[in-house]
Amino acid sequence: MVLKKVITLVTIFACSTTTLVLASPGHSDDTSSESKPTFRAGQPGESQSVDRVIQVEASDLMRFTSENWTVTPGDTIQFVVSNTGQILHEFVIDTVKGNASHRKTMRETMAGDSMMVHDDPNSVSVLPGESDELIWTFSESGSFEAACNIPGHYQAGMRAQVSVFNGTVAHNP
Ligand SMILES: [Cu+2]
Repeated sequence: MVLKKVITLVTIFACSTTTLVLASPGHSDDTSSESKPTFRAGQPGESQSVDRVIQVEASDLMRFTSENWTVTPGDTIQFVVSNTGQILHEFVIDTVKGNASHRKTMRETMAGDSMMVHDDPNSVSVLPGESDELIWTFSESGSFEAACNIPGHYQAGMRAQVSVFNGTVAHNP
């Protein structure tokens, strides 16, 4: 009698396992595919397709030098960001609105007494005395912004406009 009971249980288990296996292929509602981040200012670029290198100095004067850049849609820019100051700076490419949202997140995180730096593909955080690079492809026309969103820095002027547009404009460096 005991033996028969065991066999019955095994059979039930086997059946339910089969059901689960058969059911799983139809259930593709498990995340993936669309979770890739998208950016309004373009997308991360590849080093082999860099069209232009822009040297950027981030200093404790709360400035990026130089201040504004003009880019043609489709161009891949290698920003080489050198921090010549004594404190941490970051360089984030986004829309004005996007950067405002980064700052909000940063303020909230820092209120919790933990130092937070961005680790997104559209940003680099550069330690004092060091330099880092950000390769970015600007895919669409528009007005974008490079910003340091560390509290107080943007407000003090640590931002630069990136104008992306088609057409030739007399441009004196
Ligand atoms: Cu800064």
